Amino acid sequence: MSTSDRIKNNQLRSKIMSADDAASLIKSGDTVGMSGFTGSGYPKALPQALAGQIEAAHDAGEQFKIGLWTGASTGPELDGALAKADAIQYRLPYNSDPIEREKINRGEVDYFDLHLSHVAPMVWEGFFGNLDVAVIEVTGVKEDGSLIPATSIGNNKTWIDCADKVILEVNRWHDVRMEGMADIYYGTALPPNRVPIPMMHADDRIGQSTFRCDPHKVVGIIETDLPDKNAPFPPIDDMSRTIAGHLMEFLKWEVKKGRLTNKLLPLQSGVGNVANAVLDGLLDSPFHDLMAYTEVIQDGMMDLLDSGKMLAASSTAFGLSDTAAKRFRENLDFYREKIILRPQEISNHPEVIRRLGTISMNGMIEADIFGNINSTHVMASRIMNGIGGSGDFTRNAYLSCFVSPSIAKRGDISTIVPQVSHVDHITQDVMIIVTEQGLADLRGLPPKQRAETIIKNCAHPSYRPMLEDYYDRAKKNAFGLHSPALPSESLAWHQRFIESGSMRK
Ligand code: 0RQ
Repeated sequence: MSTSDRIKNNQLRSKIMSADDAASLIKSGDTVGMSGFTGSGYPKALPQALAGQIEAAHDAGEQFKIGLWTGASTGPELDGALAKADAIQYRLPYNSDPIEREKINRGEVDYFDLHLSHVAPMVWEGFFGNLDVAVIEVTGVKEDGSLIPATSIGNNKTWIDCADKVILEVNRWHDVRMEGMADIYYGTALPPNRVPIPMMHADDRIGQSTFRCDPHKVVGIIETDLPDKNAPFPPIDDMSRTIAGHLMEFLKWEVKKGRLTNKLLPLQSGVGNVANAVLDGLLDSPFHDLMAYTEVIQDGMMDLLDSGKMLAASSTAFGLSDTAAKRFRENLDFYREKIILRPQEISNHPEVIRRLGTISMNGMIEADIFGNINSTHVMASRIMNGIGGSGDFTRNAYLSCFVSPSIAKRGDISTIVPQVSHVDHITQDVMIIVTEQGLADLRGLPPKQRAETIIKNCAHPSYRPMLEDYYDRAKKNAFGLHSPALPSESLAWHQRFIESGSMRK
């Protein structure tokens, strides 16, 4: 294989090898920390080679499984290939791969769904045991052996620091002009030595642009030229536009009341059609000089940066469509000045989120009438993706908002239910719930008023009478009238769906 001009350190250049040779350095039972967050910056050659070797081992009757840690979700060449090969024993902290999801829900893979900001500190603390190998995709290697990050930062710093061995994928597909976009902060410590994170504004730079890496730990380097898998982006639908419209009116109201200015506060937005519709709505709004403090930069944020409505965006990764990814690469010099990519323990840091006072907007599976939110589990037990960063932001935001259509699965499911079948965000953390029916502002409301507001403003008309009937009877017959509930009925909606395919009676 030809030596690469992307690898400027002579000692490391001698470690270039094939993906197959590098994969053979990983043994059954190893815990492997890979780069990758929302389909960007994940290794692409090694996981496929490893999947091939594991399949061959299984065919030969041998046991071969690994523990897999990443930043968040990755692409089909990583999660998809390893899941297909039945290669994963243990997975953290976030998965959205459909094959792996099925295996997790069949009980074949142990999945540890974590707050994304907690992962690195828990690994430093040793809660998850030893990290045997780190596999990190980078844009290049500098003369001093430091690494130029690619399109996601995630937990890479932690994997490189903590792993016994490091394997690098140097991917030529990433533009060399990526150098300077990342801000890698090395000032974190464990209690009792923890100090404040010195960030006062969403666009502050507090670290360095590269990862430190001890060259002696690097056991192999693979050269690749493979694109990130960008999610196809459907056009914004009417439902998402309606939900976004309610949120936009609410933000204008907050400005009118003097609780926000037209600059708003740093925005965190989850991924998906509704989130994109909200960002799109901001394009044509009175708001200006916006900032983002978020974990994924998606198309809508690029549009806001392009238009000048948004001044800067802090994140840990990209989640772009093909067209936005192309635009990003064509105008990298412009975006490098506006975008800061950080380790996820900083992009999602509760202290920083609380200080900056973000406006956080995330999707949900369901909300109950008291404002508890389920982001992760369908019918109590089937994991969808994971909590991701939604908990990091929701508990610490200035305004915590959840957005969703009021029904799912063609109306057989109400996303407003008497009791959520799994709790990710407790009522005390949740301020605003928005569906296409309207918006419930729960700030300052005690439980009974919350219930009345959510049923009236957010429930679908085909489920509202059922919710009113349930709640009326709860107010008469509940064991206590602080949060009136009827335990024998409150989860019967989910049981009915499991048994009959619909929550409707
Ligand atoms: O199913 O895929 O079969 O069509 O869930 O639902 O309405 O398209 O919404 O894409 O925003 O996803 C909570 C999953 C919502 C997501 C969740 C079904 C629905 C559809 C998707 P299909 P929508 P979204 C930042 C913060 C946690 C992580 C997070 C999520 C599918 O937002 O994973 O917030 N959040 N991270 O039909 C059964 C219900 C349902 C339901 C929806 N009540 N019961 N199925 N669905 N409601 C980003 C990151 O962390 C990276």
